[in-house]
Amino acid sequence: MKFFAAAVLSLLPALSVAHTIAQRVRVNGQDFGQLNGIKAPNSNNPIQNVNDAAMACNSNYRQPTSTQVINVKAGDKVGVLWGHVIGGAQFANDPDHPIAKSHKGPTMFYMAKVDNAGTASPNGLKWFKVHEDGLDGSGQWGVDRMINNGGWQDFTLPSCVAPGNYLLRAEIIALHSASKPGEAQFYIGCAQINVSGSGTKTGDQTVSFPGAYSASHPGIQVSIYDKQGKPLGNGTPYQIPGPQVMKC
Ligand SMILES: *[C@@H]1O[C@H](CO)[C@@H](O)[C@H](O)[C@H]1NC(C)=O
Ligand SMILES: [Cu+2]
Repeated sequence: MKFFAAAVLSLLPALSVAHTIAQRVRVNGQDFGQLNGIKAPNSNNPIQNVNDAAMACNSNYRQPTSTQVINVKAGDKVGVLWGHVIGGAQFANDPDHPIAKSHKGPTMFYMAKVDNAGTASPNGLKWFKVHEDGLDGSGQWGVDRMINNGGWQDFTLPSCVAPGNYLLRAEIIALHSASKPGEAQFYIGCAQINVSGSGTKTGDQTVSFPGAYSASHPGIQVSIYDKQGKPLGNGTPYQIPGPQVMKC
């Protein structure tokens, strides 16, 4: 009986997961509302296998899914909101909302051209990177900036992106356990947007998801802690995985 109680207790920490879900879209500060123009997974668990099909746009979507497509202009400031659970915090003063502070790492945005962003399959697309935010000189990570921003991850949509429908893939890589292979945590959500403007580009350097990342990339299998145990990038510049960010 004593052994049983100890075994149950040892499982408890696993129940209190500190993960996150992308769940809202905003354009130039206008919030389009919960689960509008974005498909969110039922679970806030990360993807840990870089070859998982869910590396494109997550999986196991909460139903019914939104087919809304959000109009944006090339050059607009576009953002996605992360929250511990759908709706935001799990309870008042939830320390794991929008994500646990331990979950340091880069944030990124990719885009892929589709015919209809509201109904497009995320599989087999050609993705180009439009933004990335890694570790800066003061030891702050993209995730720190997202937390300080109340969960919003924003970027300026490059002015040269061609008009049309796109899936906009928001990504966080949490690196707190990533010194061991397969322990980086990928959080992914895809917004559905229709870009207008006079741009002409749909990405010079495109990649596939899955396929773009290898588990042993130095930005994916990496110890981010210095000798004092501070998550400062281990004294070396942090290398964000994936292709170069699009240049106009
Ligand atoms: C995309 O935006 C253009 C320009 O505003 C508009 O003409 C078109 O109808 C929109 N397409 C979709 C699918 O929303
Ligand atoms: Cu977590």
